[in-house]
Amino acid sequence: MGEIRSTCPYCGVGCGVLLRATATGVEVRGDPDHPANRGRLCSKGAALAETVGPEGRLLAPMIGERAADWDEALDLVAARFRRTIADHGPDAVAFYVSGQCLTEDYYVANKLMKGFIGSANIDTNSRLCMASAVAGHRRAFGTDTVPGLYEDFELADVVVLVGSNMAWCHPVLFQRLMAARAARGTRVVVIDPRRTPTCDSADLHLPIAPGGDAALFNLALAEAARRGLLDRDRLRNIEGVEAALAAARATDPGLTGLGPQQLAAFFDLWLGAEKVVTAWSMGINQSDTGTDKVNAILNLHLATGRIGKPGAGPFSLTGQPNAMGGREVGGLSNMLACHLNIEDAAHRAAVRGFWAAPALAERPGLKAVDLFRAVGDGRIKALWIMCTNPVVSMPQADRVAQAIAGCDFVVVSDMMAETDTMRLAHVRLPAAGWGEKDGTVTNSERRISRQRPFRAPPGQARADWWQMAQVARRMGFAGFDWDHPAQIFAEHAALSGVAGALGSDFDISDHAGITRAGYDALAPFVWPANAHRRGGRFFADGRFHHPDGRARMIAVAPQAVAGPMILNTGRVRDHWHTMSRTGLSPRLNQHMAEPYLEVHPDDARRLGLEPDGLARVAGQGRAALLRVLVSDRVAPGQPFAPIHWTGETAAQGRIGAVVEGAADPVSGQPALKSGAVAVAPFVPAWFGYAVAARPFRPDCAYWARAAHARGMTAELAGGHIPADWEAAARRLFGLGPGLQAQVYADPSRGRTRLAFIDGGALVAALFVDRAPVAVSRAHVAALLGEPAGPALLSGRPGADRPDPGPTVCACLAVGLNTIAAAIASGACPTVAALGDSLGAGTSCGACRPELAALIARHAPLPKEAAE
Ligand SMILES: Nc1nc2c(c(=O)[nH]1)N[C@H]1C(S)=C(S)[C@@H](COP(=O)(O)OP(=O)(O)OC[C@H]3O[C@@H](n4cnc5c(=O)[nH]c(N)nc54)[C@H](O)[C@@H]3O)O[C@H]1N2
Ligand SMILES: Nc1nc2c(c(=O)[nH]1)N[C@H]1C(S)=C(S)[C@@H](COP(=O)(O)OP(=O)(O)OC[C@H]3O[C@@H](n4cnc5c(=O)[nH]c(N)nc54)[C@H](O)[C@@H]3O)O[C@H]1N2
Ligand code: SF4
Ligand SMILES: [Mo]
Repeated sequence: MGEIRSTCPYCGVGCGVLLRATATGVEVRGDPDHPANRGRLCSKGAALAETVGPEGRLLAPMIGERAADWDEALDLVAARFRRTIADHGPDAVAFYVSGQCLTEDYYVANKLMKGFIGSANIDTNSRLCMASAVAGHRRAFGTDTVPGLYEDFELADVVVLVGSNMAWCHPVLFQRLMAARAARGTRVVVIDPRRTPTCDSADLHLPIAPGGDAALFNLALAEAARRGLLDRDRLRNIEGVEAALAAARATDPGLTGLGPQQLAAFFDLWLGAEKVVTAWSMGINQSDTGTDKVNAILNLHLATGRIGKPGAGPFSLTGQPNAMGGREVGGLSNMLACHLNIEDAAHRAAVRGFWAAPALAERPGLKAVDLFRAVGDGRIKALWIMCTNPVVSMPQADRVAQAIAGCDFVVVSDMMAETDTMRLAHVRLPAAGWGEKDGTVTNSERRISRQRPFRAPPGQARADWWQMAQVARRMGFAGFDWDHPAQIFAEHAALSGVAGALGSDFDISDHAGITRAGYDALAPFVWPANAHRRGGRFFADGRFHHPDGRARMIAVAPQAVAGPMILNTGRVRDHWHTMSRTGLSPRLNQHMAEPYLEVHPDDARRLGLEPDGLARVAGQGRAALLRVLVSDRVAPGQPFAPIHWTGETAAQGRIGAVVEGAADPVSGQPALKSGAVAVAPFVPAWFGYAVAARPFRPDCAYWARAAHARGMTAELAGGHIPADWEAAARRLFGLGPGLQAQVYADPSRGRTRLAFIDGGALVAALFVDRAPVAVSRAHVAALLGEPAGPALLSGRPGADRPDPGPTVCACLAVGLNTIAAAIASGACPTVAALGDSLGAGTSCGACRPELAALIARHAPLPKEAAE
C-alpha cells in the first residue's frame, strides 16, 4: 500500500505526516511536501507510531458499567437531552468540546447547539487556551484574524517570543526559526519569567515579572512615539491612538521587573528593525488580564506599521492541532459560525436562513468557567463532553469534578476507556482517534490540512461528528444527514461564502462545491480561499474588519500579579496534556517521568525543601504532591509545575486542583499561570522505586507511574512503613505468594530491596529507602524480563556497562550521563559534535537547547563554543 498523507494530531504547528500501515501498526515520517514542516517532525510526532496501540481504548458504548450498542446509547442520549430541554429549556443543556476535534466534528456540534437546540451553551477547551487572543484580535481588527504566515519567522530580522516556550511546544516552527537564524542572523528575544530551553537559543532573555507583559509593550509603544517611529499613514486608519499612547506613557516600568538596561536592549532590538514578529502563546493568554496583554502587543505592531508585511506582524501561536479550526466554526460560546457575531442580528439571520435553523441562539452562552459553575449549581442538567479531560485541565479541577459528578446526565466521548473525566460519565461513547478519523484541521498560519485515516477504528469506535449527527437526528432535527465528512466540509465552506458576503475574513467558498474525490485529494491551503482572495497576509492594505474599515488601539492599564508564591504552570517537551496518548510511549516517558515542582534554591532553603524530596503545593484548599526540582531557572517566589499528571498517572499530581484561575473579564479565559499557593516539604517515612512487567496501580501517599518498553515503572513514597515489605510488594504488583523473591534488607538504613523472579526472569522489583532511592532507573527497568543475575539488587550496572542516565534525546534514546561524559572528555564541544558522535539531537532536534545547556554546564570550554 502507498503512503497516506495526514497531519500530526498534536500542536498547532500542524506538521504533515506520511503514514504507511503495517501488519502491527503504522510507520510515520514527516511529509517533505507539507509547507508547515517540509519533512521535519519533533519527538512527539516521531513517536506517533508508539501511541496507536490498542492499550486503554474504549471499544463499545457504555451505559454505566454495561456495554451497549450504538442505537441504545444514542437513543438514550437524544431522549435525555430532549427531555431536559422540554422540562427546563435549552439553556439547561451544554456541550464542552475541544480544539482537538476536527473542523467537521466541531461544525456539527456547533450547528446542533446554536441552531437547533437553541442555546449557545457550547464552549471548548480553547477557552483555556486561545480566548484572549480571539478577544484581542476582535477588539483590534474587528474579527479574529491572525494576519501572518510561518514564513514571516524566516523573513524577520527580529523575532520576539513572549510567554512561549517554543522550543518545546512548537518545536518544528522553532527549528525553522533556528535554521533562519543560522542562515541570516535573526535576533531572537524571549520574554518569560522562567529561563526555559527556548532561552538557551536566544540573543536576549527578559525574565519579566509575572503579568508584566502589558507594561513592557506599553513602554515600547511610548518609546516608539518618543523616537518618532510611529507610522503616520497607518495611524490615520486607527481609532483610539491618543488614549492608547496616553496609557502607554503613564506606565510604571517597575511593573516589568526589568532594569533600565534590559528595557533599553529590548527597545533597541524591537524598534531598530522593520521586520519584527512578536509571537505569543500561553504566557500571554492564560492571564486574568490576557486580552489587555494581547492588545498591548497589537497596539505596538499597529502603531509602527509592522503588520501584514513579509517578516513583520503579531503572531498568536495556536496550541492544539485544530484550535484555529474551532475558532472558524464558532466553537466558542460567544461566537457564531465562520467568524460571524452572535450579537449581530443580520449575522444571526444569515446563519438561521442557511441552516434552516428552527431555534437559532440569540445571545452568547456560558464560557467554560461559568459553564462548569452552572453544572455545579444545577442550572445545567445534561452535559456532553467531547475530546477533552476537564477534571484535569480546568482550574479548580476538584470543583469541576464535583460538578460533573453531581450532574443529572453526563455523556463523555473519548478514545480512552479510563480518564479522570470518563470515570464520572453516565454514558461513555468510544471515539475514533487520530489515524482513524477523516477530516480537516487548521494550523497557526490559517493552513487547512487533511487528517486521513490509515485504518478502521477499533471495536465500535466512531467519529465524533457521526455521534453528534446521530443524536441530532434522533432528537428530530433535519439537516444532519451527512454520510461523509466531505459533505460537512462543503456545507461549512458554503456557509463561509455567506459570511464572506457579510464582511467576514473567513471565507473558503472556493470549496463549497467540493466532491468526495476533491476532498480526498485536498492539498493543504491557507485561507481565505474564494473568488476575491487566496491565502497571503491580512491587513497589508491597511483595511480592517470593523464596519468602518479602521483598526482600534486599546488603552491598556497594566496590572501586576501580586503574592509571595505565584505558581506558574505549563508543558514539558515530550508530553501532551493529560498524557492519554503520549503516556503510552515508553520513549516519551523517559524524558520526564514524574510530576514535579521546580523551585529556586532560595525558596528551597527558606522552606526546607530537599532536592529530590517531595513538596506539598496547596491552593484553593486543595494540594498536590510533587517531586522537588531545585533550579535557578525559576525566580524566587515563582515555582513552576507541569500540567500533565492525572489521577491515572499520579497520586496527587493534578495541578488544576490547586489553581484558582480567575477569569479575564473580556475573554473569560482563566489565569492558569499565576495561582497563589503555599509550598511546604512533605517528608515521607519511605521512598520507593518499582518496576514490573505488568501494569500496576500503587496505593500510597505519593506515586507516579509511567509505561515502559518492558512494562511499567513507578516512583513511590509513603507516610508509614508496612510491617512486611514482601507482602506489601506482592500486593502492589498483584503477585501470588508462590512466586520466588530475592530480598536484601538493611534495617539500620531503612533500606529494603525485593526482586520477584518467574521462570528465571525478573518480573517485578521494589527498592525502598529512607531517602530518595538512588538506583539507576534506566538500568533496573531494562532488567525486566531478563534472566535474573546475582547483582540484580545492586540497582546499578556493572563497571562494564555504564549507566546512560535519564533520557535527553528521546528519538535516539541517548542518556544524560552518556552526553555529559562525552562533553567532559572534550570530544564534543558543540551540539553538532554531540550529534556526530552520539546521534543526540540529529533527528527531531527538540533536545538541542538542552544539549547546548549541558555543554555549558559540563564543558571544559567557554559557553560560546556551544553555539
Ligand atoms: N510538548 C508539548 N507541546 C505542546 C503542548 C503540550 O501539551 N506538550 N500543548 C499545546 C498547546 S494546547 C498549547 S496551548 C501550547 C502552549 O505553548 P506555550 O505557551 O509555549 O507553553 P506553556 O508551557 O504553557 O507556557 C509558555 C510559557 O509561559 C511562561 N509564562 C508564565 N507566566 C508568564 C507571564 O506572565 N509572562 C510571560 N511572558 N510568560 C509567562 C511560562 O513560564 C512558560 O514557559 O503548546 C502546544 N504544544
Ligand atoms: N494549570 C494549567 N491548566 C491548563 C493549561 C495550563 O497551561 N496550565 N493549559 C490549558 C490548555 S492551553 C489546554 S489546550 C487544555 C488541554 O486540556 P485537555 O483538553 O483536557 O487535555 P487532553 O489530554 O488533550 O484531552 C483530550 C482528551 O480527548 C481524548 N481524545 C483524543 N483524540 C480524540 C478524538 O478524536 N475524539 C475524542 N472524543 N476524544 C479524543 C484524549 O484521550 C483525552 O482524554 O489544558 C488547559 N489547562
Ligand atoms: S511540531 Fe511536533 S507536535 Fe507539533 S505538529 Fe509538528 S510534529 Fe506534531
Ligand atoms: Mo492549548
